[in-house]
Amino acid sequence: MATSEVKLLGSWPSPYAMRPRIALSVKSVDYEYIDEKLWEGKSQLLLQSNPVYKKIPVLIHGHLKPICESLIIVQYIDEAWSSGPSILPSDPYERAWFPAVKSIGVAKGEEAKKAAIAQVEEGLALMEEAFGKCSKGKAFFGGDEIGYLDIAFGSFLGWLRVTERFNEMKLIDEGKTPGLADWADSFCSHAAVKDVMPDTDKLAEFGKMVIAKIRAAGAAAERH
Ligand SMILES: N[C@@H](CCC(=O)N[C@@H](CS)C(=O)NCC(=O)O)C(=O)O
Repeated sequence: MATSEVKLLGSWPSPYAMRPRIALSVKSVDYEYIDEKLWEGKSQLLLQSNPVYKKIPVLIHGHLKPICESLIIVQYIDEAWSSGPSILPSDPYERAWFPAVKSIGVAKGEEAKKAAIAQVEEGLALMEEAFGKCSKGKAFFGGDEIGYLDIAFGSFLGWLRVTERFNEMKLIDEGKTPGLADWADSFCSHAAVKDVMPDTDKLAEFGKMVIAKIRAAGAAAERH
């Protein structure tokens, strides 16, 4: 497949854009990566290819209709390229399971933050259990290779680390979630992931910039 045949519109801090990038890498697909600077404005190509939601990621495959929604793109990649390991589990129950990780960063006030952290910890405890069942002693949810759940959840690890840093706490912890702690290390050092996982320092800087913008917009709205 020629490089120009496959284009992916993404944005480096986006966990959603990471998902199709990992899937393309797992399948060894050559593609052109177009990094959108969403905070500065959207490209004509993005507005044309995702006219309704105007969000990244978008996959453009030849002359076919562009595909939006990160997990739909991952499913499409899995079906379109038989090269490389299969990403989706064949068991539909495993396919349907999905973790609910809520953002701690957006919680307003200490109480709301505590509740959000408790919810994430509860989710992680469930994931720890699910990891034990799915991985059957192997490195990934998908077994020996990265699969759908690894991609769906692993794409949040960068922001999870930033959240840990901002709140001076550990969410994935050797003591509480030893399986997930090992899994996170294996995932981040996997060949298909390491080049697309953003650096935590860079992501934290970006996070600070976003929070400052949200605060400034809030203060401006209060003045009007
Ligand atoms: N459910 C979507 C979420 C994608 C998403 O939220 N993308 C953000 C970047 S992280 C975006 O493009 N935001 C631009 C906007 O909302 O205008 C997916 O999984 O692809």
